[in-house]
Amino acid sequence: KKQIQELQSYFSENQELQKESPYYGKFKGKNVIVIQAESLNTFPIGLKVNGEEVTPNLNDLIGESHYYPNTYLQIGRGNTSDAEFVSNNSLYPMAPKGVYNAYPFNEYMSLANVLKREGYSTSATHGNNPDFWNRHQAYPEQGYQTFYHKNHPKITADEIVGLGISDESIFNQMAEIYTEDKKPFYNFIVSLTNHRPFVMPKDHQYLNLPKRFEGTNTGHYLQSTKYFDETIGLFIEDLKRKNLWDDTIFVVYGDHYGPLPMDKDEINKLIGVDFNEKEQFNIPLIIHHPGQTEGAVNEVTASQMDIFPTITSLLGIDQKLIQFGKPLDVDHEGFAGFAYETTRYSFYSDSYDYIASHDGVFSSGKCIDNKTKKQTDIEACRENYNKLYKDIELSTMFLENDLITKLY
Ligand code: GP9
Repeated sequence: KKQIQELQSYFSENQELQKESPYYGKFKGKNVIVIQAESLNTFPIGLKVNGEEVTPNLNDLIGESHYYPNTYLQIGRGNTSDAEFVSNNSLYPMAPKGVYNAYPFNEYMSLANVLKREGYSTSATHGNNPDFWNRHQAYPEQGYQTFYHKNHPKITADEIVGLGISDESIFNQMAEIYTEDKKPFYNFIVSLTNHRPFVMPKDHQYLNLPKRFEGTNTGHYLQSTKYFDETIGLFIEDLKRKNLWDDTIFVVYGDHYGPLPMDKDEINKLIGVDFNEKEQFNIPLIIHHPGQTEGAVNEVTASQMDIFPTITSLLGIDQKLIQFGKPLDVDHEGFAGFAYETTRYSFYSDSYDYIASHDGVFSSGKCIDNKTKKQTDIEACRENYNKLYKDIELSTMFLENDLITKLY
């Protein structure tokens, strides 16, 4: 009983923090559209090749949104599906085969479930088969009332590019569906076209790349990222035309890295970016508030599990929740902790980064002072390490015993 009380106060403390945000409850009852952008890293954002912007539309969106450039992925074995899970549940993805495969039928306190209780209509969209990553089984407990996939009667597979229906077509179709949706709505879109191997059909290559990019993975990736950017631009225009833009919190973030570590040298040679591990894990997070016209860059260290608490803070949700992440618009020590086997217990934070060693012993890891960028006394990392260790244990216990909705 004491343990339960301790846990309850641990999570309610975290939630009380949301009320300290200057935006707490400011967008109560607004629609929410979240785009989880396939393979979108941070490095193409703002990048110019031969004077041409790779992501002009995302750059424009950032210019009038809250932008968190120091956000990091937190995927586990479930890759894209774990990114979805972490951002919508603010839990660590502790499952050997990915959470959607291992625990699809648990009860979750996800963003969609929370919003359903607030009277929202909820849906998820993915332009491939419903059983990919076991979404058809996982989505009902994630709280999505409707799952728009390739075979859904309201969806037309009119343009297939790469892994499924093209992003342009999916965005188009969803904008039309929103006009009929019961308001307010929450729609979660998993984009798909910017997927490995990133080779776009000729007529979808919009970037004028110099000859030296021809046939390279980097060239393909930039071309494919440019395509995603183009479709986001069209989507936003469409939402404005349909008078939805000013009534909607619009979120875009990357699910996981695009290029692989083996592309590191080529990326460096072609665009001068050092694609080290921190750069690989770096994904953009953009949150546009309804009516916002001026951009604000927040440098705090953030992770995918901060997305859910940041959104519930904007919406002023006062339900009892379990969230391991933090609301990003509140002053706090920014933190991104990792649970994937090869990086488990490593973390990045505003002050220190900790790189765990493979033997799992705390003192064999490396603690880096972010002010000097140099290795420092391991003890400086102990407090954050202990917290991460405890949070990962808790997340695992909640998942394995289906306890997430049972704490309160
Ligand atoms: C497949 C798509 C991509 O459903 O979401 O998944 P990934 O291969 O990136 O994990």
